[in-house]
Amino acid sequence: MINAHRLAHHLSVLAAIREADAPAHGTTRRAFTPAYLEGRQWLAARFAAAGLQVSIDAGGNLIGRLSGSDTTLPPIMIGSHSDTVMGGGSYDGALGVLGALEVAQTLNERGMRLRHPIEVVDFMAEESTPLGSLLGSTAMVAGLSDEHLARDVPGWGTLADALRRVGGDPAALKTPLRRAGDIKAYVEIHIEQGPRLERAGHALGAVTGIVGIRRADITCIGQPDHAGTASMDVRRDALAAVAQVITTAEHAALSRPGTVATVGALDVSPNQSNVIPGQVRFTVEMRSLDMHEVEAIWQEIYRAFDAACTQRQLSYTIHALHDSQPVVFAESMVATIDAACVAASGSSMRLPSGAGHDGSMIGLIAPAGMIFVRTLHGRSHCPEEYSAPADNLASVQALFETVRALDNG
Ligand code: HGY
Ligand code: MN
Ligand code: MN
Repeated sequence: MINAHRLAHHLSVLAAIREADAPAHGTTRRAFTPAYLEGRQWLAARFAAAGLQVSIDAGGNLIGRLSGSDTTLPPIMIGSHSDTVMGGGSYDGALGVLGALEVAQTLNERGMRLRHPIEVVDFMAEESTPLGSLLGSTAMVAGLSDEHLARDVPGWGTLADALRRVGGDPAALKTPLRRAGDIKAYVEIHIEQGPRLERAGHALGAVTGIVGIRRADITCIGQPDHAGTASMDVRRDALAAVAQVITTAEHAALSRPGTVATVGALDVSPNQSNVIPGQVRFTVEMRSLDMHEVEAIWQEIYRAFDAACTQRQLSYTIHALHDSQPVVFAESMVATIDAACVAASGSSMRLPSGAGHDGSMIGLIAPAGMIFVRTLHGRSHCPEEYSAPADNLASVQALFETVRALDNG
């Protein structure tokens, strides 16, 4: 019933919409960039061609709505995100948005009118940006604070301006856009971005929950100096202190099974071979299903970093970039998705998500669930990211069955 050719074609067209001056390989379509806006225009046209009513809410979320037979019922929401990381793949987010579009388009083409409305959503800025992450889904369920909207990052502008660029309305975000009861349920297709389904021989899996994530943006300030004439005892080397963070983060997570910690972005100034690094701006993030473990890792990192800065007479600033709690999906939703995955692909397994997703925000006000798709060698956030057409098709069939089961209550 699902149009496999159209799904594959849409995936390849969207994957080709990328930032002109980005890394040669992979797909780069970061939130707020012109390429992102181009991708959204293309998506909006596909939503309209599928017979959906298209809108962009104040949080910058692109929404295609298919009405239901009972106008008193809240929508079943399906979707994901169309923004990518730098040098990313073609499936992270895109498969969820285009798979959801395929479900709605198939319902419409076959004249199948569900009781509940269906909303296909491309959540704005799911990926980590200097202005934050999960921004569209956070705006939807919690609004965005004036302090956050005023955050101003060189090259990105303020979050308020960036929101306006994507059709959002910062002034309307003082309160949540949706509240408990406004959404019947949320289901997202997403590539697993890990090796478990592949190792177990399953095409699809039912996600049991999403890790909690804490991410900080830190600037360490020392003093640039001549690398040849400044003796080791007088240096105020900012990068030497940040090196302590990188090794402490790795050690702290290695000693705690089920946790991860990463220094992913690092900007050295002046970044020249014969100059002592005077300033370093970097990010550090920690993840676990148990936030006590995240807190313990953060304490270890902070103690080591603070001591390294004191020793070198350095100063620092720390800004919270992201802080989301772990989410455990309701057993009834996991069971529904599990059954739909078996019906669509012959087998299934249950597994948690080590990646963050918009479902961790929408899950705060509505029953949420996710369908994971086998990922080649578990690789993601890289050009090698891949999920096979047959698995992608099965995931959309599973979403179709899940939506119908939810519609029947
Ligand atoms: O970072 C993540 O886990 C997701 O890809 N945004
Ligand atoms: Mn991602
Ligand atoms: Mn994603």
